[in-house]
Amino acid sequence: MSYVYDDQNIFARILRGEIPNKTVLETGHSLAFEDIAPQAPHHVLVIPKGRYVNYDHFALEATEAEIVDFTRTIGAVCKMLGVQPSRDGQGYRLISNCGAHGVQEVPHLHVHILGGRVLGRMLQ
Ligand code: DGP
Repeated sequence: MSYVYDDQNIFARILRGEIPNKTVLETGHSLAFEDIAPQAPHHVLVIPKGRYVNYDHFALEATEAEIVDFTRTIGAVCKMLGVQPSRDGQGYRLISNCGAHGVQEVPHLHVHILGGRVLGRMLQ
């Protein structure tokens, strides 16, 4: 499977600074910013800076440095938000919609971090 990356997707434009965003954390390989249409009290998107269409693409082609940075950035944002499950009553959900069946809208890999309230059950 080879992926074709669309340079005009909205997150590519955010990374180029063409569209403003509310940055939560920026690292060498990743950017975390608030979702424009939050579905929970905390709703942050974490994206790699590299040109990866979705999780499938990233898992197959990202460098180890990118994967470690992305994973650690998600963890760091959860800590910043204060939603770690080690804190009584807290916790969060990570979602990465992938492709048509995943109903992915923006074709640049992103992980949603959702927290701040009890979220409904997704998988039954
Ligand atoms: P998905 O369906 O997983 O591809 O979700 C895309 C998310 O991106 C959705 O929750 C709304 C968010 N989003 C779309 N456009 C923008 C934007 O211009 N700025 C920000 N911050 N978020 C956006």
